[in-house]
Amino acid sequence: MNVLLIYPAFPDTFWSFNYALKFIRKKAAYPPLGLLTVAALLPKTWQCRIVDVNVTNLSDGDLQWADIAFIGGMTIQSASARKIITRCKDAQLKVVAGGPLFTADPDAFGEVDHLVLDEAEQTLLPFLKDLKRGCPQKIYRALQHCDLRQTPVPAWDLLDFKKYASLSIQFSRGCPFNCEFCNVTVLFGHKPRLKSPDQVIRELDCLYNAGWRGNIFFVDDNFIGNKKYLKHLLLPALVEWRRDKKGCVFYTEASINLADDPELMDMMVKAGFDCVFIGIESPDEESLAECRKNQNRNRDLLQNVRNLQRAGLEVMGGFIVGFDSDKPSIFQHQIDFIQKSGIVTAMVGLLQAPPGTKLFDRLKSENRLVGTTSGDNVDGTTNIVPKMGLERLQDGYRSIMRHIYAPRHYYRRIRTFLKEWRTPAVRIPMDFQRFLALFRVSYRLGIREKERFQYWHLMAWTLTRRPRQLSRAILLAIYGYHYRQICELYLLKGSRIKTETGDRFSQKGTWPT
Ligand code: B12
Ligand code: SF4
Repeated sequence: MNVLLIYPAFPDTFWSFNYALKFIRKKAAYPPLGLLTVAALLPKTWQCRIVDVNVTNLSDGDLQWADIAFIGGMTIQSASARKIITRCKDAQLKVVAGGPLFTADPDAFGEVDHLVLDEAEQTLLPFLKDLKRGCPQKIYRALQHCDLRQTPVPAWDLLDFKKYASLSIQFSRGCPFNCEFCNVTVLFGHKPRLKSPDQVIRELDCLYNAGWRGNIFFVDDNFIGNKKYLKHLLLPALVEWRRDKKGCVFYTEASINLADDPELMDMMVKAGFDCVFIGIESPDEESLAECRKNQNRNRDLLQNVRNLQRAGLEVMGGFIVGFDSDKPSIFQHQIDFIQKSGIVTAMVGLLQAPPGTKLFDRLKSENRLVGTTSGDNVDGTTNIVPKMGLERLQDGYRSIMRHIYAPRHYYRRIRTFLKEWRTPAVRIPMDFQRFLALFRVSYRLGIREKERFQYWHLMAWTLTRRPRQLSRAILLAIYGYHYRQICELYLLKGSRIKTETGDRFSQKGTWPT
């Protein structure tokens, strides 16, 4: 059996990093980990070929070669997924689809032959059995979550690593918290499910032995969901693993209570982590209480971020506006917090209510839902009717994005961060491509773009005050360029925005000087 595994394209979004990737000559930020895991679950005698449309074209030859097509992805990829399904059907191929896009809304994909939903560890085997018997069903669903200790090492040999900026490993799924707007506990469970340290080491070895020395993203919902296991088993194993290794810097997602545990922060840094994404959501206590983000309440969030930075962990932050308790002053509060914290990558979004969340149920009962979520939480749209009024909320939202991503404020934030950040010992070795990237960035940001003054000021400041952090300063300048392009696309040039009465176009605007 020849299986063609196809990963649909991501549009240009905050998280696509496509404007940044050009500097380092990479095609995509992240690999299709879900499809690689599915490939590893297929019978060993089957031939697999992966086509990630983000890095290569899907050719007619690929479609002719295949006996069956497997498609996976998330909601943000739905436009591309639909085109791919049509091409597969035109080529007379049976289509099997799974992953978050199809699991979230299977009814929207009637044209797919087999919807193998939820976790493939649970649903793929019954499908394969039925296929062998010649009676495959339309839909396969799981009644319970899988045991991650049964998950195989993803089929990394199918992928051309060179095209990706980062590779990924998943250690756990699920989160012990209960934030009202989040569907993680519904999808993946409340009690984190974990892989064994041996499994994680096997996955790391697989990447390292294939020559990978770059970034590795631990794609967990909350990496510190089980601190005891981390401290006693996984982190010691990672520290040991890296003893004779070069490069492979890790980053992940975690909750703010990481900042309460100096031992855990220290172990993570020793294990090779240098960055963590944290859902801060709001500096406003009332809004945190409203969304039941209890782990963020009654604490000095600014000081927590500083402690993480001082331990050696850059903090990327998620922020939300549009809570019922948000006052008109929230926009300035968010700006002040983000600027003071030195959180350079600040993902700010409007509150959205994905199906399955407690927020969705509450707003449905209040008759305050409009349509579905767009799949991109940084595009200035929402499916809820906000208490403060949509127009006011969107204007405030744009004012935040315009402020924090304006070159002057963005570059100041990089300096605030670099002043606090303890440069970690684990680093990615310099190679020729990274060296060339320095010239590309300096030409683009230092000569052609309007931010040239801020760029050279940052370079001079870093070289004199924090020379060991130069590569991070350049990386963050590149990210800033990407974020500004995305903001212009969605927020400044005028784009489609959903409202209670239909879609409307956002106002045009410019960057403040
Ligand atoms: C890491 C991550 C990211 C990363 C990297 C994403 C990437 N391109 O790889 C970043 C930070 C960029 C990101 C961004 C976003 N993400 Co995200 N992300 C994740 C996370 C935590 C892990 C993804 C992962 O690699 N999992 C590991 C693999 C093995 O799991 P998997 O892909 O789900 O595959 C399994 C099954 O789905 C299934 N399967 C998958 N494909 C296929 C195909 C077939 C044929 C079959 C049979 C089965 C199958 O089997 C696999 C094994 O169990 C998930 C949550 C989670 N725990 O999975 C959210 C998740 C995928 N993200 C989500 C969302 C909403 C987003 C964002 C919109 C914003 C946000 N809130 O974070 C953006 C959008 C991206 C963009 N470009 O704009 C949602 C997607 C929901 C949906 N319906 O699409 C998820 C599920 C989280 C959630 N709370 O719901 N994300
Ligand atoms: S801490 Fe993060 S992953 Fe956990 S429930 Fe809250 S938002 Fe979801």
